Amino acid sequence: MTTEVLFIWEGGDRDRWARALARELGDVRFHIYPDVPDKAEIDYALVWMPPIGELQTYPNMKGIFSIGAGASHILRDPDLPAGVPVVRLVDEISVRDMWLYACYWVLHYHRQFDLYRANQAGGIWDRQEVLTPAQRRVTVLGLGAIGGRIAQELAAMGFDTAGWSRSGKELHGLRVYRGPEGLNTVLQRSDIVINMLPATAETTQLLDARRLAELPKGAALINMGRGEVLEDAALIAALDSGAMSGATLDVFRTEPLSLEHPFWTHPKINITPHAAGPTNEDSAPRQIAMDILKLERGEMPSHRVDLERGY
Ligand code: NDP
Ligand code: OXD
Repeated sequence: MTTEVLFIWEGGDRDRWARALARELGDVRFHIYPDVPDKAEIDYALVWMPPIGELQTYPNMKGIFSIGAGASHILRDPDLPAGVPVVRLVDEISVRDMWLYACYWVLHYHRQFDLYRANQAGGIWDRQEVLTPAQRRVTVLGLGAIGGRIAQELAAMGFDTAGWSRSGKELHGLRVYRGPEGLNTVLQRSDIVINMLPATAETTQLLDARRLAELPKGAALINMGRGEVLEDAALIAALDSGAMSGATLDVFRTEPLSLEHPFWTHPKINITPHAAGPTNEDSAPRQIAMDILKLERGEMPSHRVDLERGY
């Protein structure tokens, strides 16, 4: 039987995806959006940022797969086909890339490399005291597949690590907080905050001026979750006033980040272009193919998105 797959992604190596799926599933017909002769034939969609309203136009669709760990780019569509599972990626390779990215920037702020860079511009030779990792309070917001791993790795490195999540589920070696009061409490003890939250109705603008004001003076932010979680103007105000010392941003409300956005030129902001943990084009198609086989057998896919919760 032929599996008819719709592919909606501007990026990526399409031939590689088609070949990888065929290796796992056998007979696959790969349709690259918008070139789909008969929408009724499509069984599964692999998507990144599908046009709003598009996915409901495939009457026999059996599953929608995010070409990424997040699913907010799919869930922003209010007209998703009812009852069709939305599945996201949890790929060990990307999880490790995310953790390595977090580690790099935590060390950057821990050892004050931003300050040395700024001092270099003025020829200033001024060695700072080096704190031990145990003296550095790091917090991870969102303790899922990626955030949980980042927090546990940082704790294993000796950082004074805490986390915050919706459920507040325990993770070995971490102090875990939950709820609005828990968020304020955890922010108050955070020299470095890593945002690993998905974009949902509840998390949008969570890190606003009021929340950023809870941070101790000189705190730094690493945003690897979603741009929607951060109030952009509040971050700039906190950096400009000296309340915060720096920020590293990988994700943005609108991507690519518009050339006019003040983040680009801010001296205390480091920008990477949603590059912290890119989808691995070898392992991701394999994982999606395994989930397609599960759905064909009537089993649950590995990481079905809860449409009510939004992640
Ligand atoms: P998971 O779904 O596994 O984890 C999400 C975490 O966020 C959970 O711990 C969840 O809490 C918590 N959370 C969700 N909503 C709330 C809330 N309202 N209040 C408190 N906690 C909340 O996701 P992943 O760890 O796999 O990925 C997280 C996000 O990272 C993705 O959704 C994506 O946006 C982003 N990402 C970014 C990448 C990049 O390259 N920059 C690459 C990959 C992912 P609980 O445990 O209680 O459910
Ligand atoms: C994401 C990803 O969801 O890159 O951001 O996987």
